Amino acid sequence: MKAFFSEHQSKHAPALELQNGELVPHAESQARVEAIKAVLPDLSVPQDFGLDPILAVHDAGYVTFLQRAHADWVAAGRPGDAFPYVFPIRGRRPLGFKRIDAELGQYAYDCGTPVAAGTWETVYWSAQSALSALEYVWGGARQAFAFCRPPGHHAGRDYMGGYSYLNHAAICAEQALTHGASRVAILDVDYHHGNGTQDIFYERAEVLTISLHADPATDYPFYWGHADETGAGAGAGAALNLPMPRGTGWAAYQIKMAEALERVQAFDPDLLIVPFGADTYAGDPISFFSIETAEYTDMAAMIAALDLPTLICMEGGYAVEALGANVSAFVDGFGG
Ligand code: SP5
Ligand code: ZN
Repeated sequence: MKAFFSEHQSKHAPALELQNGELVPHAESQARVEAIKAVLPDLSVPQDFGLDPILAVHDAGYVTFLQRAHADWVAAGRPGDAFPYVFPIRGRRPLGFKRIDAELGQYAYDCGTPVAAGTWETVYWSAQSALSALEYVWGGARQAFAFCRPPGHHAGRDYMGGYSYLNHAAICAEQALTHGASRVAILDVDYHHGNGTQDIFYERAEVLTISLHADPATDYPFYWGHADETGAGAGAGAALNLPMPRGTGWAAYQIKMAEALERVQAFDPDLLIVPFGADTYAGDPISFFSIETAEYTDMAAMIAALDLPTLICMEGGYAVEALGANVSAFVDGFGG
């Protein structure tokens, strides 16, 4: 399968994240990049579509914040990566903040998504990889793989979280809609709920967001992804959440997948976007499903059977030793 990746996407290398009360080595590591590169030997260099497609989804103030946050952090005399430590619970009003700490809290919702020196360069090119893969599919190819890194599905219009800064799937959905698509379906198969994507399109009828994920009652991101979230306003009924308990394996997962695929089919989209996380893998160090490597081929084959133009965007997957094999098994399900 044609896959896109830029070497600029290796620049983001956050050292630590706050997890369960400890600062631990960041799970979204450079080792992930090497593991995936090893199984995608023919990576294409993305084109540069510029900022416009990013700004069609993300708030301009948030985007300029991402561009300068680390420099502001350094200018404030701080070491390491830019971390938030205080968050505005009563909304994020533009109060003219004069401290990097206030801005970090305004634009972040967790302490797992620091802004490192190379973050902007990486996320910019990650979005360009996604847009290039979209262009390839929109040009008539059956599918393409956007090797996005870091992940994107937790990022909202004006916030970062869950290792995500720019929402690649949402950027591509919006880009497709402005280039002739009438309806886009997003089928998120990462272990975690795709809260940013859902939030961006929650009131939009032309984008169906579906997410299969661990029950947010027990798993990150907790506050979103519950079954009763189904869209609002014009988008009422255009969000579908299929939470599953910890321990879920392929036998139970594929029943939910069949339900999701029926909804995609009924929606009759012009394009399918699949945010793919290999963190549903049995051996994932921060997740608790029990899907095995070979079963990613079955999962992908089910999706491919829809016979829709399909764009895959890489999301999570933290079992580095199995990540290449899991990505490769998934790609194989589309016919290689
Ligand atoms: C894209 C993506 O997969 N983002 C995931 C972000 C998850 N961040 C918090 C995870 C906390 C997991 N804690 C489990 C500890 C196991 N020892
Ligand atoms: Zn995940």
